[in-house]
Amino acid sequence: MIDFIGDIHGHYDHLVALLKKMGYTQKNGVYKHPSRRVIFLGDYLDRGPNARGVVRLVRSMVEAGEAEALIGNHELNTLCFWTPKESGGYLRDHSINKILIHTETLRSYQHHDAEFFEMLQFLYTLPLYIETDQFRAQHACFNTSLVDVLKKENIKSIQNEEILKRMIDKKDPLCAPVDSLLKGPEMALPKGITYEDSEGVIRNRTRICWWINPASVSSKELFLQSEGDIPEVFIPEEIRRRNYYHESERPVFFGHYWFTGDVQIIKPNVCCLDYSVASYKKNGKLVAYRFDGESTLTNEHFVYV
Ligand SMILES: [Mn+2]
Repeated sequence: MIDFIGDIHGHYDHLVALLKKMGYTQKNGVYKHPSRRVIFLGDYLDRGPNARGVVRLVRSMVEAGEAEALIGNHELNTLCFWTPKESGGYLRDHSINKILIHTETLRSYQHHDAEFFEMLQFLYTLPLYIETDQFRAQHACFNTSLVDVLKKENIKSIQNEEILKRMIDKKDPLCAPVDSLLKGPEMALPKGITYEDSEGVIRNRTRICWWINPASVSSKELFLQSEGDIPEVFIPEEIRRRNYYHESERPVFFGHYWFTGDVQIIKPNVCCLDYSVASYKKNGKLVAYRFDGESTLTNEHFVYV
């Protein structure tokens, strides 16, 4: 059966400790379990001190068939940061803020330039989502109708530079599904209302909980609490009418959302595994859910370090 593991962000020591705690042992340099395999939920890079170690470990498990590794928004952003635009510059701009986000990753690859650029090629192969009869998994959000757009074009990973460029082109049909899978839905805040995110950026949009029925909740309930302190605001009709992840759907696993506090399932079929390992201020943890095919998830299946 499957152990899902949330955002690692360069915290190699946490990753090794978590795998050992779950009974994985290293054989010929690869972590293995006699009866289980891992699905990593993305965001291997940035923030923590040893992204290179994390990628080497994850990649060795993937190549040995012991794990699958989803792509996260930090991997997509890294590919964009290093891909030149025809009109000059790069797909992701080199503002000081964005350079700083990628600094820790680069530090871990210092003196390993060739390995760094080879790692970028590996990122192109990582799946955008995994769906079976028993579960769904992606970095941020699963929206069935948007994922159908990718299914129609038979797109499972970024694959190459041409598709990468399509995925970030707001006029291209691939853009909305990838944005949803890797970053999740957001809502524009009313004029004049802003907040500061964890990277010190002033924002006028906020992430919303796509597993909550938006029809009658308050904005405080609908917005991700980890986003920042936002006053109660008016929720527009088009948000109220949004589709959400129904209670009757198969269990869904994801990371991305900087949860804090006690590790617990959100709903019996909704499980976030990002507990902010990169943030000591938030007493961060690296978290796994040990899935045995159950349709009702339970808190007893969590393991963390
Ligand atoms: Mn993350």
